[in-house]
Amino acid sequence: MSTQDLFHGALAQPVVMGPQAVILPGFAVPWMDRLLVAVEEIQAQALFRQMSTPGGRRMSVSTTSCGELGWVSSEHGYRYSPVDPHSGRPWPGLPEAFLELARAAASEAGFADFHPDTCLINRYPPGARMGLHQDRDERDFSAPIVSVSLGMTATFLFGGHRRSDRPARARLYHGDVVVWGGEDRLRYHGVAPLLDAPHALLGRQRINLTLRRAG
Ligand SMILES: O=C(O)CCC(=O)C(=O)O
Ligand SMILES: [Mn+2]
Repeated sequence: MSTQDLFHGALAQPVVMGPQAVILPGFAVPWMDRLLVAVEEIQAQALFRQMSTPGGRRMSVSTTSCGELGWVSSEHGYRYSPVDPHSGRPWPGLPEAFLELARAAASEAGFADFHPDTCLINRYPPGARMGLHQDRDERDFSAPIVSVSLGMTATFLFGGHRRSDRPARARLYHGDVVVWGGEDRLRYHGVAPLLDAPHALLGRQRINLTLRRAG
């Protein structure tokens, strides 16, 4: 196993996706060990589950959350909830490593003083995908979104302000961080179906951490 397999592009330059949107290759690497331990601890307390969309379809990703609020989806719609509907308990707290990384990445991308209050954790098995959507369930859109990729490589789709705008495609590797906010905050985005190419550390899965300020 080469270092390249583990941390592709750790030294690469930022990839500009828009005026206020950027991929920071390998930015999460210094936090990696702590991130992986924290994900294990969170999923032991708040299980990954496959939620339904308001359209009644089952999402191909499994999700859980941590923070003061967690994002939940059901036939009734999308919302943020202070409790995990599965257990009836509050979500696990936001780990210090998540907060440090999110603040550092936001600042690197030009967004000072990012204070996330929630992290959605998506787990993608091979074949899972996320259709083009906007993140718009948050109370206001002044804070950026910080999205961390772990495990198998994904193809990120970054579109425009209309669903019909043709998205740019960018590979996201283990340790990459995407930040978008400001005029790019409501850009459509998604993830193409994951190829079955196991990752050296995480095996046949991709884990995405999406940190946001929701409340
Ligand atoms: O998995 C990703 O990279 C994106 C996830 C996402 O856009 C979301 O959960 O809203
Ligand atoms: Mn999203």
